[in-house]
Amino acid sequence: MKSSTLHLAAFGGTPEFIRPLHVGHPNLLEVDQLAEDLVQVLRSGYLTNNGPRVREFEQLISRVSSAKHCIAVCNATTALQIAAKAMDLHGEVIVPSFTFIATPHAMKWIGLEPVFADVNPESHTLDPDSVERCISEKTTAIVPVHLWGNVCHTEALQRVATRHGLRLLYDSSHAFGCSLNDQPVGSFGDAEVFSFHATKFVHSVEGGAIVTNDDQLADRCRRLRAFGITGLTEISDLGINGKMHELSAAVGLRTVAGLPVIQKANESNRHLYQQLLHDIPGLHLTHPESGVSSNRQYVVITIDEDQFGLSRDQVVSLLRSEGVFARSYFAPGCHRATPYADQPLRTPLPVTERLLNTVMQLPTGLSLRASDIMRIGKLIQMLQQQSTEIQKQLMVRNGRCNPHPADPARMEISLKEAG
Ligand code: T4K
Repeated sequence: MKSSTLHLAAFGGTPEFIRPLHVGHPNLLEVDQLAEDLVQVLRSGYLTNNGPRVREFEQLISRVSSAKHCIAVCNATTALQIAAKAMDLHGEVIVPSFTFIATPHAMKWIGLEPVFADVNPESHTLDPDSVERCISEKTTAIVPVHLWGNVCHTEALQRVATRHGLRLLYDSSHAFGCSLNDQPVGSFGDAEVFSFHATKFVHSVEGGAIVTNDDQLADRCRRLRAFGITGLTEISDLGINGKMHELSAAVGLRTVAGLPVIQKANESNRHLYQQLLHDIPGLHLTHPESGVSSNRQYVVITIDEDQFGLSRDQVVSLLRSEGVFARSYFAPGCHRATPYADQPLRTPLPVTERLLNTVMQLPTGLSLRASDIMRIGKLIQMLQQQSTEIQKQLMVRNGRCNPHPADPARMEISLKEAG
């Protein structure tokens, strides 16, 4: 346990963790059995194009999400595009700026115009009132995101969509296995899209899925996923190649089967974080809203700089230098990214702006041990308790701290942030 500021790796001490701890380290169970599954797929000679593993995976996803149809896709970004195309969306679509860049990019890439709306301060999901302010005669859809395994205000969003005749396409990349008042994510809106990327709660290395209860929409998504081919010599739609392959589906089947184990690990990790972090001034651990059962895929905290004594960016950098590769998703905000930065905002985003400066994520998942979390908790406690001294050290060092040798981002704190 580090007792002095000078023991911090940022200032030349030894990093607390030599083995880096990541947000998004893949959850993998039964690796030996999984290896056997993969060998079986390879031996079977059927590797892709709607093979048996993909069909089994689709049935499993349908079952867990209570959706009538599931169309497995190579990733969630492509799944969003296929679903949007299948709905014949055009013109403008309303999205949060507080999301991964894939949400607006998927839309922009197929010629739609993302319009950014603000989010709710508690759930971090699209604010229906802000959505209303963004609607124009060109709007054809709302694309809300169930961020961090929270669930959007689905009833209010549905009311807005119905009132204005808009389609509702949920980006549910973070929310597989979640529910709202016992209604599973997967059955809201016109369609929902899951991500099964390696960094997700359950995954297929790369992968995604569209789920819907709409028969016609499902048929069209299936067609569009495979070039628009509908027979040996028949092409009946302008499709793309968005297929999931058999090896991916085999990994997906294993990780989804392990969902209860992963969920339990996430629950107990979060419980431990809660015990360690609950009374630190200026630190707030976010909770799912009432009625939401969350997969707890992300451990999300906010840092109030005035009370904590350090900014969110300083905390992230100091932790990373210790080998705790915390993240500040989704700063600086999609509306500041290329190609949206020059586009005027339709409505102010005050909540988004605040969250972009205060929200951060801590590692969780199967690879984390209770002892790791204890050490992370103690480190964060120490950062807060010694914040005045740390600020002094940062000033002396012109705002710089030593990065962890294994840090892919090699983050350094600027003097401005050390202010
Ligand atoms: N919509 C939303 C709301 C999303 O969050 C995402 C994806 C999408 C749509 C699109 O879904 P996909 O098209 O990807 O299916 C990661 C993921 O790449 C991305 O899928 C995810 N959201 C996003 C929130 O996080 P990065 O840039 O943070 O990835 P990266 O490579 O920095 O990985 C995070 C950390 O995890 C690494 O520092 C190390 C660790 N890691 C990662 C991988 C891939 C490992 O330990 N092993 C690994 O194999 O985007």
